[in-house]
Amino acid sequence: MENFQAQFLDLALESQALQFGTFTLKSGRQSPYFFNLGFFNTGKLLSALATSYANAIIKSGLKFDIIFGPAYKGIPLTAITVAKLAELDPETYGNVGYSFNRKEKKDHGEGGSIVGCQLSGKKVLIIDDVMTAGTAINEAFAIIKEGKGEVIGSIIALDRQETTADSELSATQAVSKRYGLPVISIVSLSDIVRHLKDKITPEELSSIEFYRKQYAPKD
Ligand code: OMP
Repeated sequence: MENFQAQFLDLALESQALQFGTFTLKSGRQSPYFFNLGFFNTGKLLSALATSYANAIIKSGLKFDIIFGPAYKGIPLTAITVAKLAELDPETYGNVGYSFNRKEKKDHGEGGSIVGCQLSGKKVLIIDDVMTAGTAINEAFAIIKEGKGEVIGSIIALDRQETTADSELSATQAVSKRYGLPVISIVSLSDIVRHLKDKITPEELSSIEFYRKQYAPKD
């Protein structure tokens, strides 16, 4: 595991972004853990979060013109990540743009539903928080298509590595296959288990292992 991944997981635990208990997911599944990126809510935590996203992007070698963050949660993510990339590697990323959508269209002022860089003719990386079944990310693909941008991949903080209801692949694998594009993440459920197994209770660990087996993708 890379340093930035270990640091990210330690901060997730410390900030209680990563919680253990019983949670109902968007998909309706009952999960023994939940990752709420909204808990990265101070300057210090956001700066560390941006560093994690930026390092994962740099490691991937992906090249793009714009990072698009779907409203609402993707909005601060795109802003902090483009700023951090420009800070870490100004030569490669100094001119990467940021962009997000409005939930409701505006008919005055600058108009339209895209704020920041317009997407037309641009290579776009989608940034989001967590992927479970891939619903949120599919919506982002549709928005970029409408804006005539070209999606080149997607980055998320956590890949929960769960199968979708209609596939034996994980949601990230299914999205990647459907669009023929990479979906990268700062960490995955395997990283959580590997890095935190000595830092969480045996009960928490065994309920996560049980859940993981239940929704594990077929190799
Ligand atoms: P999908 O759209 O099904 O991929 O679920 C991802 C979304 O679910 C995220 O954008 C969150 O809104 C929410 N979520 C989390 O934030 N953290 C989790 O650990 C799990 C979920 C979830 O509901 O699946």
